[in-house]
Amino acid sequence: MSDVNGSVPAAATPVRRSRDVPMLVDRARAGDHRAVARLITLVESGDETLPAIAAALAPYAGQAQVVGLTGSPGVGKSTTTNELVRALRARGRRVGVLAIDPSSPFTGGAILGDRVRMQDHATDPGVYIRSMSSRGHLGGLSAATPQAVRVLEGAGCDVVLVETVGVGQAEVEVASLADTTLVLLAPGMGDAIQAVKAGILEIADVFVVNKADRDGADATVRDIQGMIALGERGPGEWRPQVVRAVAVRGEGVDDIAAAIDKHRGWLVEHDELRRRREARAAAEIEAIALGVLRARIGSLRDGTQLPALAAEVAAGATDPYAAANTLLTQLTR
Ligand SMILES: Nc1nc2c(ncn2[C@@H]2O[C@H](COP(=O)(O)OP(=O)(O)OP(=O)(O)O)[C@@H](O)[C@H]2O)c(=O)[nH]1
Ligand SMILES: [Mg+2]
Repeated sequence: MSDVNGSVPAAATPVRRSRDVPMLVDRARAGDHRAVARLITLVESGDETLPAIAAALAPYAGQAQVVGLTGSPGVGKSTTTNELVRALRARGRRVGVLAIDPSSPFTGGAILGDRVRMQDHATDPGVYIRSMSSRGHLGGLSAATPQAVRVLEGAGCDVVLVETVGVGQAEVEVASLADTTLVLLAPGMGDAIQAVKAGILEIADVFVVNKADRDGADATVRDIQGMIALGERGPGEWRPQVVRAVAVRGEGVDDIAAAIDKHRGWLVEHDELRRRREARAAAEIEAIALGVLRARIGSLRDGTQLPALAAEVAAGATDPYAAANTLLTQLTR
């Protein structure tokens, strides 16, 4: 549009390139999908605005119910997520989905698959879907995932679903992030046995035996129930639920939603929600502080302090413990 002089007014930086945190947060609060996407991109890339974003989002912490879904590749996590979104939307809940991809967000075939499977909700303003890379983070889950959850909370999501492929460490991480963790199994994949080996029994709040249209579903349900029965639980402790599903047909999804609600009720009743969230915050603070220390140690190595101390230790002028103490004092100054 041009003004009376025929000149075009200077356009504001488009949202997709903006670093204006208050504006982005305001727009995200108002339901602007582009602002939400931009904020997640900023937190994912570890942008310098990250602390300002975290500060702006702090008041909205804890407003969403965070549900983790994990399980072996191809077990049906995305299909189940898609159906859960549908069920939650039918109840009028606003939903955010974070699909954590172990490979690149741009080349990962799984992400293309997820996009197709979650296309059903692409035009629904009450649904945010985002894939994130876990590349570069040792544990498997993206280090930025907790911050991305905060963005979605800030955007008014009532529920945030976090899908992560169960490869080793990732399950344990998703459990530390989520209020409720769903572990998906499928018949005939040897999953039930592997679950026990990998310590999955401890992290699952709800087991979903998906692909129950296939042979062996009964045996898988029995295996899991048997293992749950063996576990020691004190009075009032949560007993993991086992739900059957055929996610491709949407079967069992209401049962999954009911199991999530039941677990939520238990969390609140036993003050476990507060405990889990404080543990999550502790892990977040620790990770950030360690990251800062690591960066400072890196810069010390490039600087003069570490080489100087190393020379002293090598020459026997001081010992490595005293030198490490000196280094730490310098780091925290
Ligand atoms: N027979 C049957 N197939 C299913 C069911 N649920 C999902 N599938 C199929 O299983 C395949 C994998 O499903 P996804 O939902 O992509 O599985 P995923 O766990 O998200 O896979 P990754 O993200 O690649 O680890 C797809 O071809 C689905 O159509 C089910 O209940 N029964
Ligand atoms: Mg998937």
